[in-house]
Amino acid sequence: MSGRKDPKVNSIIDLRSDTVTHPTPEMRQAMANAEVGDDVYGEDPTINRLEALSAERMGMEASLFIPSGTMGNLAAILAHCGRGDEIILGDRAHTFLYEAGGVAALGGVHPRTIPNQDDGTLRLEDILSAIRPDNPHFPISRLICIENTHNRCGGAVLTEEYTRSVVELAQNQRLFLHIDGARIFNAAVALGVPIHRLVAGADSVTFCLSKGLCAPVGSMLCGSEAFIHKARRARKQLGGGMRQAGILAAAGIEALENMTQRLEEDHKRARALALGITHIPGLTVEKNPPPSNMVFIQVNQGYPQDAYQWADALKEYGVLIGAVDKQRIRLVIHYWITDEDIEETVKFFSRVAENKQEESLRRGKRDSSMRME
Ligand code: TLP
Repeated sequence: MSGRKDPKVNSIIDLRSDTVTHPTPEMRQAMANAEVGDDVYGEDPTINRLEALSAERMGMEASLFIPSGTMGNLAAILAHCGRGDEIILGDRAHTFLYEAGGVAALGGVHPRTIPNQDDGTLRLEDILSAIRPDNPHFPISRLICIENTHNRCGGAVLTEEYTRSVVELAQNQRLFLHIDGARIFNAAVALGVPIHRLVAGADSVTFCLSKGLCAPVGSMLCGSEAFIHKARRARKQLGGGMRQAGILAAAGIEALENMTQRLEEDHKRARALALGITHIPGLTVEKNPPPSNMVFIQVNQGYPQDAYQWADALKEYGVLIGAVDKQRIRLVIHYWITDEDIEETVKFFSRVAENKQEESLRRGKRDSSMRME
């Protein structure tokens, strides 16, 4: 199968993120037909259905529909921690890098970072040595956060065994464990394990409906009944109590029922793209084959064009890519990217590289002829 194109979108190949996905026609249909009610009163039947389905999928008691992954992580942390408590998380964690410092700004929670390994894990010994002794000088260690798949570690997938080892550590140390599982369905598909095994024993997990699963809005926060009761108040404090949002939840149900297993198609295309890019001069694919739906690329030192210039040049050909920094590019595969898009993207990468080579040759000739004069 070569994939599909959203007839409502122009011919741009958008690889900046899987957050750019539009809802499928089936989602739009489900949204149009959704039964709704006031969810702050707990009366939206479609949200109630989505929450029950999500909890069941994760093997947890309860769940909560939240407007975004960022708010889901924050509501979880607010429900687990009080002001002055400390969370232990990776120095490349999304919650640390890209959530506007919400845990500190809004929760008075102190983030303690330890190094993320390239495979997305935190070393157990690093977690252990970050736990504070009971001493009035220190904040109180309360929560460990891990991320699966790990975005900044190249879409790395944390295994069931690794997660279980962190669960055991957390339980022995009487700490809570939260999983930022924005893309945990990608992890489950990559590993070929049922999703609930990747979160077993964790105190909470957030997963996103609006990334690879294509729903337009929303994330789910899952945990025990008591935890979700607290998180519901945190969501309200953050202004995330929604009313007739069953319209959105209907797309979420469609996402959970029909969009999770197909993620393997995105992973396959990510592998094809990585393979194509290996032939482009000046670029090195970081993880080849890529572990999930992201391809991270290093722009080699000394190459005459940095990641931002690659992004500008490719945009001219209708390909949008993410420049993480000067030296690093991220390409994310999702439902609306077809096999043809992958071929086109590789073709345009080659063309940009050729143009660059010709340009530097021309410049070299001009410089040497100027020297001769
Ligand atoms: N990530 C976005 C950007 O914020 C970087 C992306 O394009 O990948 N956890 C993880 C692991 C994420 O990657 C993201 C979004 C979130 C949480 C936040 O989700 P939203 O965007 O729904 O707040």
